[in-house]
Amino acid sequence: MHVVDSHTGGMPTRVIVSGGPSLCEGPLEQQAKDLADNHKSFCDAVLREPRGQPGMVAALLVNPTDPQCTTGVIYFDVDAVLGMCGHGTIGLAVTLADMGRLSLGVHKIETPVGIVTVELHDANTVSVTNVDSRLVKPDVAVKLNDGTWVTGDFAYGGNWFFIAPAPIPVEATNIDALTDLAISIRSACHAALIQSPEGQPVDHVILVDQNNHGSAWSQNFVLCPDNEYDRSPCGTGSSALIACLAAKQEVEERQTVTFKSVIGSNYQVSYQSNGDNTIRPTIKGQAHVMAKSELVFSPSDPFISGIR
Ligand code: PYC
Repeated sequence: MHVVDSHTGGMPTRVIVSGGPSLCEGPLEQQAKDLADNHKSFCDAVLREPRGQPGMVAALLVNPTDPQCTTGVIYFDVDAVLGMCGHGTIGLAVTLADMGRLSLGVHKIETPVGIVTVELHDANTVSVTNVDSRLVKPDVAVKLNDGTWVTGDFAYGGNWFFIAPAPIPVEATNIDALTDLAISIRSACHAALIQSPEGQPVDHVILVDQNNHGSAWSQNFVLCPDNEYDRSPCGTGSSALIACLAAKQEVEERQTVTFKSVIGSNYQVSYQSNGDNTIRPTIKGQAHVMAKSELVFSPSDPFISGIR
C-alpha cells in the first residue's frame, strides 16, 4: 500500500494512494458506510501504531461520482469515518500537487457530505471552501458527571460540534486537562441526546479561549472522535465556529478571522452567507509533505492490524 503523509499545522494526514479496499458502488455516503461497517481492520492497520501515529487522519482516494471533481475522498480517524476533514483536505491538495496531480488554481473534491472546492495558491498554501455550515442549536446546557453544567452551541461544519467557552487557558500545557473535559462534555451531550434532526450525535468538541491571543480571534482546543486533540485549528470545526459567529452577528460576511490551534498553528477563516440559516465557510491554511512510503502487511506480523 502506497501512502503519502503530510501535516497541516502539525496535524497528520495519510493519503492512501494505492492498495486500499474496494468499496461498494454508489454515492460516497454509501461507500463511507461500507468502509465503517466492513473494513475496520484496514482502518486500524493504516492508522494505529506501529504504522500510524496518534491523531493521524487517513484520506482514502475513491472515484468521484461527479465528473467535475478531481477526486473523491473518504476521511477516517482510528475511531470513526468522518463526513469531511478540513486539515485533511489541505493536506490532500498539497499531496496531489506534490505528486503532479493537481495544478495551481481551483478544483472540486467530492466527500461523503458534499462537494468542496480547493484553491491551491502555492505548493503549501490551500483555501478550502467547505460544505454549507450552520448553528443548529444555541445555548444548550449539558450536565457533566461531576454535577457541573456546561453551556455551548451545537453546530455543523461537515462534522457535528459542541462548542463551549474554555474554562482554562487553551495552551499546550493544558492539553491533558482540556482533553478530559472535552471527553466528559461529549459524553454529557450523548447522554442528553443532543443530535441532528437525522440523529447524528456530537462527534467533536471545541473549547474556545478568546483571551490574549493577539490578532487571532481565539485559540481553540478541538477533541476528535478518537479522543485525540486536533493539532491544527480543525477545518470543519472552524466552519462550525464561524457559522455560530455569523448567526450571532459577531463576524461579518467576508471578514477574515484567524483561529489558532492549541499548539499555535493557525487558519484564516471567512464565510459567505447563503441567505438562509447556512453559510459557506472558507479556510486557508498550509500543509507540508513529510513522507512517501510503502506500508507492508506481512501475514506473520502479530500487529498487522495495529496495537489496540
Ligand atoms: O480539520 O476538519 C478537520 C478535522 C476533523 C478531524 C480532524 N481534523
